Amino acid sequence: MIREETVLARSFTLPPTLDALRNYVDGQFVETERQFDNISPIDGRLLGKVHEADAALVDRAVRAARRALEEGPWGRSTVEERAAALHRVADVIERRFEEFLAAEVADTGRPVEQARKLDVYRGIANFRTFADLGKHAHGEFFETHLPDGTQLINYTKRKPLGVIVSISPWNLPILSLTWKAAPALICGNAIICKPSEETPSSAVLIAEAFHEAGVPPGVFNVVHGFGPGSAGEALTTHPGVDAVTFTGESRTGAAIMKAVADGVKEVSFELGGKNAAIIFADCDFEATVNGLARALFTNTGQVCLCPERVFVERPIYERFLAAIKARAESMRIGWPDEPGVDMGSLISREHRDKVLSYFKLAVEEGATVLTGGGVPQFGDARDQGAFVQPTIWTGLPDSARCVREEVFGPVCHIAPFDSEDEAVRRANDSDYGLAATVWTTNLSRAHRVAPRLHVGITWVNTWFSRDLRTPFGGTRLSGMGREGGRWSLDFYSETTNICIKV
Ligand code: NAD
Ligand code: 6OH
Repeated sequence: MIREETVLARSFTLPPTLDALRNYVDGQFVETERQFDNISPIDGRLLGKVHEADAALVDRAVRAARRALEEGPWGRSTVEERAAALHRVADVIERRFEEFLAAEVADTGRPVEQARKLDVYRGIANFRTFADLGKHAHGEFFETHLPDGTQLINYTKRKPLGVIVSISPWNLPILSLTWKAAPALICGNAIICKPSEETPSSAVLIAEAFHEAGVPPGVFNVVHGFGPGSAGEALTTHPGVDAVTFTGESRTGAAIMKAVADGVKEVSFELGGKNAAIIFADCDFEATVNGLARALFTNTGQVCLCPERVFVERPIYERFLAAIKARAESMRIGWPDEPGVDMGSLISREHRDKVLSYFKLAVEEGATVLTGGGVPQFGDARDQGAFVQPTIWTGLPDSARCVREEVFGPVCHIAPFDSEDEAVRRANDSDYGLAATVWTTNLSRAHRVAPRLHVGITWVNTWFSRDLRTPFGGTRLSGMGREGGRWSLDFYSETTNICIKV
């Protein structure tokens, strides 16, 4: 009983202002008649209600965004003014850091210390980085001499695209939303953000930060809701929207592509992954076991970049299996603020059903379950949450569904390989192409293998660490286009060439 009370006292709650989450449109927090539940993935509690935006509210947001560009001060602002505004937003997040942390943890169930170092930190970094990068965006200049003696000068000018829609997923809510909003705004656009229905809280805090930072009405808007038949569909089909930036599942990307086709809108897609890790016998063994465990289980495996297909060179295969199994079994699963906790819940019971269906399928497909494959039992409120065990399979062919389809949980399949060429070929044998990791101490091998992998990013001897100035995105089903640094500035700008006869 004492234990239960102690544990319950640790349960994470939202700051009280977030128990009825409103939309933020045209500088106002807006309630709607229709509401949906925000459920804790930690213990199944009702965290609060969310006001769902209908097509009329989405229309209001699009019109407000257009007005902000055409009539408000934002449309006439300098990049220095916009950069100052984004830094002010970052200042507010920094000052209210603990509230952002509580909101993100309550919605996602992830360990507080991970959210502190990753999510809230990256939200601030996204605003500050793009505020500074935007000031250094430059165009091109060409002098032209034609045979008849005509001389031309050409220079390119970046202009805002207009009204941007951002649709983001639940796995890294603050990170994903700000990764799109910051570059869109520094380029002079207005934006309407739809966070995932699973993680609506931090978006409201971000709206509060914009409000507090004095960013003009209509420049930054938040609408809540789902995809089809809800705010997502209303946004992607609205004729007043100029571009859609989307992060989420590949099949949702395909649906959005169809929705925007008639309007020939620009899109940027960061989609799913089934990422490979290639572990060579010459790797630093301990560092690789630790690095791979981090890559597999961070955020309960719910990062698009997590490896789910691991290839280990045969001489160290059995030793590696034993070590990673021990590492998985030592993972501490629990409350977000439990000291030493490594892994939280999945995002929802619904997503857990999907992950558990793959646990079942793997067995049907003939996998050996090296570890995990089930649900941990706590004997307290967490049994109402969405927890699963870290899970490792072996023995499946590369053609198995569990080796080809994205599970999006703390799970991977491990297979042995015998040569560099074989490892590259099997790693590339995927419908996806987001990220890969290569683990080796042989520098030449790293340089040989990394460029042969058909992915948007390859990490060598690390995972997830990013410089925000570098390009980010995927090939094949993993996405379209690149964001990050100047690639974001390119996507969120319309480039005009001005040609002058001298
Ligand atoms: P999801 O595609 O189900 O939902 C993402 C967002 O799209 C949500 O806001 C949702 O409401 C909205 N949506 C759904 N259907 C829509 C429709 N028809 N029209 C408009 N909007 C719609 O994805 P998820 O389950 O929230 O996130 C997990 C997925 O995201 C995984 O596949 C993961 O790999 C991927 N992801 C990719 C990256 C990347 O950078 N490549 C980053 C994070 C997550
Ligand atoms: C997907 O789950 C991870 C996305 C990461 C980024 O968008 C990033 O900028 O690191």
